[in-house]
Amino acid sequence: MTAADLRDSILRHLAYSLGSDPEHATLHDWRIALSFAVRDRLVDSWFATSRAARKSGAKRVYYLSMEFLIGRLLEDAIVNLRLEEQVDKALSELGLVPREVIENEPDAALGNGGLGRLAACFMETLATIGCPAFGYGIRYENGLFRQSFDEGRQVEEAEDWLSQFHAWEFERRHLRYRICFGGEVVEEGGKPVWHGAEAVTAQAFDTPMIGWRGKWANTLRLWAAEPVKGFDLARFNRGEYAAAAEEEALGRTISRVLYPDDTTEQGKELRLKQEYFFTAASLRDILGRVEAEGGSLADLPKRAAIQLNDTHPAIAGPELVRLLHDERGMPLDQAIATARGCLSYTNHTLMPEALERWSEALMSRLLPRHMDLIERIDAAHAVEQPGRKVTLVEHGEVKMGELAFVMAHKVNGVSALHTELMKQTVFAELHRLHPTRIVNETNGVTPRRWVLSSNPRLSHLITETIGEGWVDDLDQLERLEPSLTDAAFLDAYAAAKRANKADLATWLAATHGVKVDPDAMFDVQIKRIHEYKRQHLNILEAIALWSDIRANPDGDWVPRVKIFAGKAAPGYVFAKEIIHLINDVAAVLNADPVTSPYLKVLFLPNYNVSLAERLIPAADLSEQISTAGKEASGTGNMKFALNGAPTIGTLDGANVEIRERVGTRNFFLFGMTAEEAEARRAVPDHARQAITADTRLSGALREISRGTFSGNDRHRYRGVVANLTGEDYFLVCSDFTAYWDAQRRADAAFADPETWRRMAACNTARSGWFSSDRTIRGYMSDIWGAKVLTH
Ligand code: NBG
Repeated sequence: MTAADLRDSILRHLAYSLGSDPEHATLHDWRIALSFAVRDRLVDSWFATSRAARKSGAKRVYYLSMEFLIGRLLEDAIVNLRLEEQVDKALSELGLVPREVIENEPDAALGNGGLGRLAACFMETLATIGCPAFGYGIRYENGLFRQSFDEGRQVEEAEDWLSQFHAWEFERRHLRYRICFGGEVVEEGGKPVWHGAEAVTAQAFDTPMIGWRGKWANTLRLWAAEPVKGFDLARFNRGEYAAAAEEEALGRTISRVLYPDDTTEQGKELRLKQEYFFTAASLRDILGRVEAEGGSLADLPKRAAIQLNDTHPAIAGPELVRLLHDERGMPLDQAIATARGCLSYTNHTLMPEALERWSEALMSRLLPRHMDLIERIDAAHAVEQPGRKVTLVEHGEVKMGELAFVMAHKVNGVSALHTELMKQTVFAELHRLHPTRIVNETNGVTPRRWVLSSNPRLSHLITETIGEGWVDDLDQLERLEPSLTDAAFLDAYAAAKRANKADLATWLAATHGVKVDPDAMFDVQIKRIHEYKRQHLNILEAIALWSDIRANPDGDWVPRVKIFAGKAAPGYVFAKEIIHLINDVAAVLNADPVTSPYLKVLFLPNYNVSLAERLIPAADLSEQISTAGKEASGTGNMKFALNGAPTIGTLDGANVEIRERVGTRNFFLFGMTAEEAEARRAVPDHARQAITADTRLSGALREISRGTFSGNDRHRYRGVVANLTGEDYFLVCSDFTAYWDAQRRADAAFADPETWRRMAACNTARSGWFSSDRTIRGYMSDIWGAKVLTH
């Protein structure tokens, strides 16, 4: 496709699809017209992929996930279809600025953080390697809330991406399922039959997910909830306008919002309804496909691999048993075995509050037949495993992690350490009963989005040096190894990073009115705000450093810009206080004429995928400082390493594997191990001891308590200080000294440009293993038994 063809296609769509006159078209119109023109180029691959899958009878992968944090789709499609040059040329000829058009697209923020972004990387990889797959999720009307600050405090506003036309989806009016809730189970003809009391319609919307070079494309099928019975005309005619629309509104509520929390359970009936809604619709869709293709349900495990992304779709176990047993007459034991043959489950956290539990009362009321079946599954499991201790229902609660485990043939963790800890802690007993069920699949990220598209300068340099093969075979980055001692390569590598930093500095000045020096170290911590991720450790270090600089302004300080971004769950008070504190500290530090040339702190609002794409290529130092044992894997850590930002981090999650690969000298390690952290917690007064032993730490805490950052208000951070000086469960104080020392080692390394560029380049050259292509190949062979398509 030439630029001229593309330009014609854009103009055609502008006029004939959008009815917009080029003389008056808005940026939005041009963006949609471009999206249509690009979309036209991928539909044929999309059809070819499903035809090839159907023809070969290939086993399909079904990825069930409450979240798909896909971000912008236009640029992804342009890059994967290799249309960058044509798009640039066509848009420029039309008098448009290409970046402005691309950045006009709102992020599809259908996820909270790592879990949802992982699902998005997986969809891209599945299409790239040609594994036939569907992603199934919810088409939330409102994605993750928009974040702004009011005097430093987080303010949440509804996100409304769908208020703009969404150019990438196709509504499938013929694909609708009726999903029921409540009601009762009655015996009919000797069989239990569930009669739901309430119903909604699940309406399918399909988005093609295109892989590298546009060869294959899979489907992301998202369900929107619609009322079964529309608008009540009789009531309307009686003048009861609001009541007439009531049922309609109720029906839509289910897909209205994404729950803004990834680590705490929402004790909400609506949440359970959302989970059942999309799981039930997806399973019906899967069985329908198998039946339409003439497959036998007894062979279901040969046709369908169904991956449960966390416990959110764990109701799939009983639902699949219900569909097979109640609705299709398969004997119960066979139905359980068949379901287990299809299902597998990924655990993403060991945080106890995030392991879902639903009250038995709620489950019985909303899903009465499922509650029966959970008990039957539990009993069958007890028979299989005499003498076992595990039960699926405990203290009146259904344990969704255990249910997912028992109904899965494989259960995986997302990093080596996390998988080990799963075996030792949350699933210790189940692991003893099923010693081969737990496997590890360390997370990965797609290099197309996270290097090729977001870091074009680095990508050009890599391609110039080793050719283009790395894009879908990231292990080839190893071939950069000989260049790591080549001064010309290292100069070019450093120049690319410097240019990315200059771009970021320009953008920060233009959009946030802040001036930063592109030669300072860009020290970046971007992720959800959570105590275990310890953004407060980072800000304490900033305060301590500020005090040191003030005490010795003529010292040899290495200029730093600390950049934070991330959202706190609206109900997570402590996390919101951390945000407030960072903003308060930033205001004081940035206004200090003595220290600010050396130390600035920025908290950028509304962290999302697009902001990550901007920040990561410009980062020097990657902050991965969670309390050991708490971060299941992390995926941001991989993106930073690939883009040449060495990590300052603990031995947690995938940090462990990153360090093994990039080399211990190219990683700033600090802090306790998971084991040591456990032991430390048992030391009475551990926080106090740590504070007494470190005058910088005690000094920083004193400044906070004194009101230095809160306009002399001594109360504002009383809660934070009390937590840190008291229980300090996440061991911020006990790890502080080690963190401070590691930061100074980072300073020393950064002060020597030769050292730093070699460390950075080593991180790029040795992180190829963290491609999601490698991860997905692992799932295919260890869990799914799926194969790639061939033309
Ligand atoms: C998150 C973990 C991360 C991990 C991602 C993806 C949840 C529940 N878990 O460490 O906190 O990288 O999952 O696996 O969001």
